[in-house]
Amino acid sequence: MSVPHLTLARGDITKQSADAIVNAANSSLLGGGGVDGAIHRAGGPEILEACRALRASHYGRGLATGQAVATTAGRLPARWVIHTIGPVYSSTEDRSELLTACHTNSLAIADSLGAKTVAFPAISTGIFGWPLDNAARIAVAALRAATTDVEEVRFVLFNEAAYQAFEDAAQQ
Ligand code: AR6
Repeated sequence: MSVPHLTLARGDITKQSADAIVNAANSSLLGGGGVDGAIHRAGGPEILEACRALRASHYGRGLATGQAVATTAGRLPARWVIHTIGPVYSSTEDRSELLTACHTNSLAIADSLGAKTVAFPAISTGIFGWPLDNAARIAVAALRAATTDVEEVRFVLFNEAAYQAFEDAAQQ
């Protein structure tokens, strides 16, 4: 057990070869827009089938914000998709602990699967509205504080602004 090595990449997380990729999902687990839509489109119907089965067996009322759960990655290059529910940003309430929890719980699931490389998108920074710089600092701090058998955590950033925010956070 040690601290994972943090790396940054630009591009589409569905193209990453990693043992597991993390999905910024919603509590329904039934897909959506943004990176969630991209993962389901590229991974194919097997992922949705697995999500439906999880809902039926465990999460009839939905998966809570901050929690994480794994499914097959269908036809993606990864072996597993770890679905986590980021918090919607609020300017009046501090929800940073929930964003931290998304990262630590996803990493714990990766550990339980035996994944050694895990790719994360910038959770909550799209449709859920979290300011990039702040989200990047929370994500980096959460993963730096973790002890895990995961060897590499790779942030996969979809645009230059996100890449810059994570690069700045990683340098602090
Ligand atoms: N690869 C990597 N990053 C991506 C990709 C991709 N293919 N596509 C978008 N991003 P978002 P959220 C970036 O909105 O804010 C969904 O409807 C994007 O630029 O995907 O957590 C879910 O079902 C942004 O930086 O997720 C939920 O309802 C980051 O991924 C809701 O959106 C996250 O943006 C979750 O919102």
